[in-house]
Amino acid sequence: PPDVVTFGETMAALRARGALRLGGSLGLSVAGAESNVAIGLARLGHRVRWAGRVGADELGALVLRTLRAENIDTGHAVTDDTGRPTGLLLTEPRLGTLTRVSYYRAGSAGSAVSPADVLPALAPGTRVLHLTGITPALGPSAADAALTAAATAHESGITVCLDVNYRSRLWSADQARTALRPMLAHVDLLIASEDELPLVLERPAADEPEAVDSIVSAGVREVVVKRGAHGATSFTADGASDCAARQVDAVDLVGAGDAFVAGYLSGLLDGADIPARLRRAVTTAAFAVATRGDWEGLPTRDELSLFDQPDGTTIR
Ligand code: KDG
Repeated sequence: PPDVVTFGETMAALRARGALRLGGSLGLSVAGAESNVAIGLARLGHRVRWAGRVGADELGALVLRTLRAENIDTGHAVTDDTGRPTGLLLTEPRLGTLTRVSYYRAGSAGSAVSPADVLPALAPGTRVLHLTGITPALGPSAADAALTAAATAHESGITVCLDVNYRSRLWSADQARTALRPMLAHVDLLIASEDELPLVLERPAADEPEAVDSIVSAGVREVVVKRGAHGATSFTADGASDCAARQVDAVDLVGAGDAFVAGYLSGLLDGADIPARLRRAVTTAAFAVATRGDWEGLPTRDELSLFDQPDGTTIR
């Protein structure tokens, strides 16, 4: 069985070098929060299965081929036979590390993912199901798939990880709260950036500890708060554990959160304690930030130690 099962929409990604409205050449790759995590985990040597729906088109073939090349099991991925296309996103760097994303994913194959598509992927013996809050934003059947998979996995003792991953271009904060809050009863590990915590609270909290308490009382065992360049904190019943970020020259921030999740889950799968999981998470996130692309720069297990080398080292 796989160590980790994940699903969500993976799209073709067209990356511009400057402003989109000026035209010019674009680089073609793939992007999707869950598949970014899957690639990060597979590079670290874990067995990962990605489920989801792609179009019966060349971009769908690109998505599946890319994931297979990264040693991800795509045997449960579904190819849509009703003419829905593979989704697309375009990215344009606008100011330093500020990137603008345009989505072309309404009516896509990925947004039509259903419970019947993903439940067969949850093989007995799977240790972690990883979901993000993007999937329920894609439409009713995708929302149903995320909730049903979380409930089914949780019932069979699989650790359920949810990264809130709020995308304001897909839905409002109130819509997100309505969809995400009922998922918490099935979530073991919640990962969110500081500003995403209010999205899973029934009522506004006075401060972060109060917000975390309310999430824990909804049934979540561990809450990990990402603070970007300021590191991250894990909260459990045993207390809080902080970890500083790695200092790197930031080139491209997109995908950093997914890289963080991959590092964290990798540590968890290895049986590492919380401080060691956080250290691996900030390390994989630093690789993502220091390289271009959502997932291209993610490290293999051997490369994790590159951060211990002095800057300017040539390995030969
Ligand atoms: O976290 C990076 C993702 O945002 C990117 O890969 C695309 O999944 C994506 C999305 O929906 O924004």
